[in-house]
Amino acid sequence: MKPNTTKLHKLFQTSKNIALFGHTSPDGDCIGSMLGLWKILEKQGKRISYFTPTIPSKLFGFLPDIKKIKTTFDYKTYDLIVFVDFSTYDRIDVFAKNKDYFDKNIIVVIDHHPGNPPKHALAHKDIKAMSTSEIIFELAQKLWKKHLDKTIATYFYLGLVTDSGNFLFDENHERIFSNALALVKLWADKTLINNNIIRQKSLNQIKFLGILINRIQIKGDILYCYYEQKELKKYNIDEEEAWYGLVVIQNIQGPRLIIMFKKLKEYIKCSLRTNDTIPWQQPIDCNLIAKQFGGGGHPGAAWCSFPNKGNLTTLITSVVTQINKSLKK
Ligand SMILES: [Mn+2]
Repeated sequence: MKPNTTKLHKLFQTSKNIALFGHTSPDGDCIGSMLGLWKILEKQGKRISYFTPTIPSKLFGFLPDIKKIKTTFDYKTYDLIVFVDFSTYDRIDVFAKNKDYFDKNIIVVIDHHPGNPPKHALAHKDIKAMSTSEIIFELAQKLWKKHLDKTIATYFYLGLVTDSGNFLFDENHERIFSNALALVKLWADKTLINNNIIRQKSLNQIKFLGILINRIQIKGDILYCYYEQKELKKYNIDEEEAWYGLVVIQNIQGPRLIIMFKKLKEYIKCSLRTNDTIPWQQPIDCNLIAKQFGGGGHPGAAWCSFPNKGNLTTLITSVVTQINKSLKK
């Protein structure tokens, strides 16, 4: 999809009252994109409200403007509605129940995920970008350069860091590093992001990691682990904080596939990661494995889910056995 920057610029210029939307369980890129774009637009005298269907994780509590994100939408009149870091209505969860409202409004989509935005939306999409923050920053350098400042740069830097796993997963090195450099030159607070997002973890996060580590099992090519959503309450951590477990576990040497099972109320969610670092070995495609169970994703990371029926251990054993079999083929 070729971005139409002139049209986009005009649309932003002529809109006074703007609603910015992020996706459900907003991640660092979603939040960085929202807050960065918000500040750029606010500097131009726009009235901006911003919404995500679920509360941002405690992990982002250190960001000064995070509390302004609302989790209920008023369906009032806005000149423009902007979706960042997602393209389809299902990513705004409950807000999309009133689909007619969004169908009737002018929508801009800024995103790097595959998937088709609503037909009437003006889409500024680039699926080769590592993050949406990167797309908005590149756009801002063209359209709103004079408004860029340290805070905005820090928000975009947050998006670059989180979606790239702190520059681990980037493919287009030149693009992400030149954007990171440009942001650092704008005094993006790299230390703030590193300390709060990469380095420091709460004691409860580490305690929970301990639980997960004790549950690790290895069968064939697969290392797997599980937790139940209700356990998070006991440790006073949220989903995003618990995610750290998978970040650590996926780096364990040896197994070619890492699976985290998560028992929710109605579903068992399953996150798959590859750990294929041996060059002569045929890499595992997580997407293909997830597809066997009706899920999907990327070659390196994918997900699928199962209805929460019967015994969790039985389900895990049967899924692991089935995948091991398919890996041998
Ligand atoms: Mn993203």
